[in-house]
Amino acid sequence: MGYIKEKFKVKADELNVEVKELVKNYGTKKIDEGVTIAQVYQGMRGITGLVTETSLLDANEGIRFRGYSIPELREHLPKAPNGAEPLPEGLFYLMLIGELPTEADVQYLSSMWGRRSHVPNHVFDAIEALPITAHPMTMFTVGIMALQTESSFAHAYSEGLNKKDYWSETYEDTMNLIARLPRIAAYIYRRKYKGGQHIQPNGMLDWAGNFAHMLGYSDEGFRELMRLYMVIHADHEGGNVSAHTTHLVGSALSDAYLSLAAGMNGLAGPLHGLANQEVIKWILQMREELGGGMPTKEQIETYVRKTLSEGKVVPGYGHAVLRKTDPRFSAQMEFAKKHLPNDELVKIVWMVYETVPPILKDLGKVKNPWPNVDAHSGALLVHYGLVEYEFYTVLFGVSRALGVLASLCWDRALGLSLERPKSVTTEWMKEFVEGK
Ligand code: CMX
Repeated sequence: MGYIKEKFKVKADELNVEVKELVKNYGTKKIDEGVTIAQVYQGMRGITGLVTETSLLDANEGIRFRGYSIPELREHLPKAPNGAEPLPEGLFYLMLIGELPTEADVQYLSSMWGRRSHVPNHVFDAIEALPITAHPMTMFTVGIMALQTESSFAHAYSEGLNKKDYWSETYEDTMNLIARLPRIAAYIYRRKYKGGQHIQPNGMLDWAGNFAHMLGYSDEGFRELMRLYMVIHADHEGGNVSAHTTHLVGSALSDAYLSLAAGMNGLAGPLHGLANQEVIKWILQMREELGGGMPTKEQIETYVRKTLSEGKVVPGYGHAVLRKTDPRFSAQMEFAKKHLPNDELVKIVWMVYETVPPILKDLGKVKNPWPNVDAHSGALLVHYGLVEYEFYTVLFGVSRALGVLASLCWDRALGLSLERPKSVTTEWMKEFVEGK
């Protein structure tokens, strides 16, 4: 057993004791005042119903991973040689173990993922069986599903796996999957947009640097962007659609491959991860309608109002939990100020940031008029040449796997139960309010 796996087991045993004590001593204590009918009909907002160890979201401050904010991660996590952005390996270690990693921990993960990154041919064959016109997210989930043949958990379970060892096989699946996802994602990109000219992995690079390399980008700036991108998109506590779906499906003891594929299908929705492609599409359409070049603030305002009058949402704005500018947006803005302050598209993103919030506020119904993570990412990618915006959600997915799979390890280590909340009919609701 590798030392990270041993360390995880020690942490998991400790937390297991604490959780059992907590449930034994306080199991009947109410965590919420009660659930309202509006919450039941409106996406269960604000109902505390999940435990996710890897990160916690504050409505005003944004996400914290094991207590560390994004600026703190950028400061404290190990970097690539001559790099300034945190390595995602370090964030994964932090989410899994609950402690900041050393340089050696990060190198251990980089080389472990490098060693485990071989993708069997039938996965590529499954992707190839889809038409080239298929959305990259469809290819991505098909790729993950095809890779399920490699699941250690599914194999061990069919042989009669002891409950106590669920975590161990889930850990193996997690490590293998994270190691292989960049290869699958890069394969999809090169297949769809670069005539099927694939690029072999470079074992000397870190996980995100190698991903950038396999996509076909050798610019050090793009590698740095990938490291930052893979860190900030990794996790957003447990209730968002991709994390919750992965957890829900995993609660049926579906293995990590089945669970992640399910989560990725949720990420592919336009109200969730697809928003990053929608943002850039929306900005490019605006520019095209205005005949190209820099729009004025007034022109952006008119375009926003047109979007709203057509019954559409302004992509990249609003959030189910956040009530301030997303620190993931701010981190990307900082990156842009440092590396590409004169980029035209980036400047438009910043003008949109000045224009949209007051308009959404005026509508009176939008709870959060501020930008989320998706409002900025596309402009950065376009700058480095990754213009094929339909691919963006796959990048989000590779990153999100880090958080939801670290969480899945914890789910199995803590022996969390099958998820099965109660549902009622509207007929039941009507009788309930009438006091019947
Ligand atoms: N543009 C226009 N209207 C918006 C809006 C936006 N950006 N954000 C919210 N609203 C509207 C809602 O559609 C809703 O309208 P109706 O009452 O007519 O249905 C109303 O404001 C209230 O919604 P809310 O409580 O503020 O927001 P929700 O928690 O229901 O939804 C979200 C959150 C993210 C789905 C929503 O803000 C949205 O659609 N944003 C645009 C899409 C987007 O950027 N998604 C990415 C989120 C981050 C991620 O997961 O990657």
